[in-house]
Amino acid sequence: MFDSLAQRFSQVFSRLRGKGALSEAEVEQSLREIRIALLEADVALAVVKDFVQGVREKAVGEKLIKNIRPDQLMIKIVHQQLVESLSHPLQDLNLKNKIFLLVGLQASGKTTMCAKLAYLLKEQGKKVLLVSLDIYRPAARQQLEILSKSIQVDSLEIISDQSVNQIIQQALQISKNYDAVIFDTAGRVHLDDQMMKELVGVQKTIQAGEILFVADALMGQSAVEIAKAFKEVVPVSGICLSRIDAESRAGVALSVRKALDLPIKLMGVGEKPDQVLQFDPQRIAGRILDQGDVVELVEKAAKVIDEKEQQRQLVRLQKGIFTLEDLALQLGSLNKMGGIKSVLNLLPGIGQVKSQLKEGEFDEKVAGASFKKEMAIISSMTVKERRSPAILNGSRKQRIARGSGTSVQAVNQLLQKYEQMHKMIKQFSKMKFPGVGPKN
Ligand SMILES: Nc1nc2c(ncn2[C@@H]2O[C@H](COP(=O)(O)OP(=O)(O)OP(=O)(O)O)[C@@H](O)[C@H]2O)c(=O)[nH]1
Ligand SMILES: [Mg+2]
Repeated sequence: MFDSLAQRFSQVFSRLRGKGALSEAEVEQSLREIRIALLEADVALAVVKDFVQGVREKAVGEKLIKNIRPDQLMIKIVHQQLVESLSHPLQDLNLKNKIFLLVGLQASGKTTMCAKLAYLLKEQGKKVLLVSLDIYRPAARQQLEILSKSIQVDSLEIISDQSVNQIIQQALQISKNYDAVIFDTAGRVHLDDQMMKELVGVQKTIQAGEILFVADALMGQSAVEIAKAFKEVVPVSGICLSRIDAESRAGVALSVRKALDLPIKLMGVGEKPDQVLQFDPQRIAGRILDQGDVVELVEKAAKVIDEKEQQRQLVRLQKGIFTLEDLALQLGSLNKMGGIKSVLNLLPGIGQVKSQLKEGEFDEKVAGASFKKEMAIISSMTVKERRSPAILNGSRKQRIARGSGTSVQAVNQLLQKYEQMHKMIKQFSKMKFPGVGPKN
């Protein structure tokens, strides 16, 4: 599965291996190679363009990380881009109204996918009922029944000569006994009106919460057009890819996910009901790149850089140096980390002083809520003003208020907050810090 794309990517990375740094020229060369690799993997052109652009932006923003080679850095970036490209906010199966409807062309793997979905849900402890609405192909309903027996899941009793509607009514009557009811539908060789009309009617009656379009991975990009046609008549909510075991290129996964703006929910990796994967972008990206340990290594190294920056800040704080630039930095991390107290926690031996802080002296919630406003005010100042806030007179404050779309009052409030923090930091700096106190 996805082997050929994995191979192409590894060629891109190995070319970078001997290089000293990830220069602009190296990045561009790698992007060209990534582009070709994706096109060869049958990824749709528009999707390729987005992907390459995403990698470019990430490469530009990437900090140099000591001891990390350019090829390793590129692996991390491509991995991140793959995860982003494959992810969708509605990734998880929606069990809310428990009704599932599987649709798609003939022989795309619908019936098998119904059994696979049932198998997965059963594994998660759900009680599942399988229902075939395929009254057209002889023995189609029996095919689902046999599959259901093989995974020990209930299927609706087959009564001959029933209409689609009769089967639905029979199923809905007993649906309350189940956590999930999965409807299999008949396929057609080509899209035809009759079939689409029937689908609309079925959905009107069953009101499925998940309508899954099953695409044969070997169809490649043509799956996109067919899925679009289905999406026009019923609210398709996700994609299932069958025969991924036979597809080495991976293009279809990237293309359908992006071009249809739908999540991929399941992948069939063999004929048997248990040969199925619930789609996890992180895991799939890992499989495509097969470089999990490198990604982890780079992420760890990047974290160390952040820690070094924190350490640098700490030393400044201990010296009592605190400008509006520092405040901006602190506000940023406060916003992420949740409050002044968590920053104070970084200072060894501070516990005792911290407990003396009056409650409410620093309102953490307000700090979070007004974060954007405060950042806007600071960024409307000149560098000189940020470093020496004392020079902020009335006219400067007015200019800053205008520039940040706030008021002079808001500027004053921020300055007050700054003064308060500065005072406290100066106070702390006079204390003795065990171990890591200022060296000079
Ligand atoms: N290798 C492999 N074969 C699969 C997979 N999924 C389905 N098949 C095979 O593909 C063939 C068609 O699968 P079905 O599930 O019957 O397809 P269908 O869409 O229900 O077909 P119709 O009901 O005739 O439209 C069967 O022989 C399956 O065993 C898969 O993930 N991998
Ligand atoms: Mg079928």
